[in-house]
Amino acid sequence: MNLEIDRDRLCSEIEVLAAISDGEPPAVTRIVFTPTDLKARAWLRARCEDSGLTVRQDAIGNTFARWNGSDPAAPAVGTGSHIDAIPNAGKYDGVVGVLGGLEAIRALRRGGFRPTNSIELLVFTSEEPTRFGIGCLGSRLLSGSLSAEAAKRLKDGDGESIEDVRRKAGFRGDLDEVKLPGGYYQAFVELHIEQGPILERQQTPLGVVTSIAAPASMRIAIEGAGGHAGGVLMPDRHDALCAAAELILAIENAARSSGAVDTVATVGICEVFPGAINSIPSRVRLSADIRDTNPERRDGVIRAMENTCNAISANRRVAIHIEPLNADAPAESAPSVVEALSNACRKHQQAFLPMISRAYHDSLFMSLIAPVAMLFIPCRNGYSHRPDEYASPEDIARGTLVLADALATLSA
Ligand code: HGY
Ligand code: MN
Ligand code: MN
Repeated sequence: MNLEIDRDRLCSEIEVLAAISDGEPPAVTRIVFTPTDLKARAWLRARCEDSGLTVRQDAIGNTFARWNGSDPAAPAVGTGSHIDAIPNAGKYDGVVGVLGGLEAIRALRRGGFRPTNSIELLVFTSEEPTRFGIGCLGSRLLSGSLSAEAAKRLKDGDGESIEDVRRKAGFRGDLDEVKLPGGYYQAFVELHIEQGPILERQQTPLGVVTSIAAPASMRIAIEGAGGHAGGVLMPDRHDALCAAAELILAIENAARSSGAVDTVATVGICEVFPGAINSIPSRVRLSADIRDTNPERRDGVIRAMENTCNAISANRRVAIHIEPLNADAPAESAPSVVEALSNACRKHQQAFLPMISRAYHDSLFMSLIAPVAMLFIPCRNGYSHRPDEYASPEDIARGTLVLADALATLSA
């Protein structure tokens, strides 16, 4: 089979999709269920249908573009990723796996390949936690990791429920129907930028992901006492922002002193109320994101954080409330899918590095219902979740070619 990737078309599609954004170029912002997200979804759906795929969407908006195989009863082979983007992001995170997956399918069709198992391109809803606070919403529901009841309790920053938001966006049906039956997929493969510097540093063109680190996140509300910046003397203060500052540094220190470089912790959101130069902060809302390849070590950092909250609360006489959002297990890739990707790299004489994914992905939850593995391509300086995120046309085309080959192996 002659497999050729149409690199120019693929890269121009990435540019077109990047322009469907609420961000100032080169930044990309595409929050789930916003008009921009719906415009991007419509554009993508048309591309899939133009490529001869049958498209369906489930009640949460997960999109399935299917190439029927010769044995329609056989479990499908899935590939794909996400197109939602956090504020001020880049144009490749998730998109390479979706448009690369589409091009891989087109290349197989052009090359005369005919799958036995149907091949499905998936576009997962809300991989990013931006709007509803929890990442991988679509794949969590698909895999049953998140129940429909729990999902219905989720609200966005404006207090809008997911039920209202999704229905306004045109997604009907009941969230109970999203969960896929066991055995629906024979395998799932996700192409993604590395979102780290290892491949570039080691000058290796491809990474085959053997495991995905365990993510956890929580919201932390700190309630102190406000007051006049001039009139309240220091001994009388219960400054919520000073308490937050102490906690943020303690979280950082707990990760740095875990004994392993694999432990990471980030406080990415810090909202201060009332936010006036001459008013003592009475309330602060933080978000914390704590990850590790070892869930026990990660949970040790969470416990250290909880203990610090108790100490700060007592010392500063502020109230601190922790709202857990998620604490997920790590995922191991399936040897069969790792082998299919590794053999595809070898077949195309491409060096590859078995490696850990420190970012989470929809594959983390797809691993609950199917054998999975991921294929990484380098991104410049390891940058991601920022406007200067960049993957070269050569790396994107190379990853797409190897993905196509692996899909052929898995669906033959
Ligand atoms: O945060 C993550 O790991 C993913 O990029 N959403
Ligand atoms: Mn991301
Ligand atoms: Mn991603």
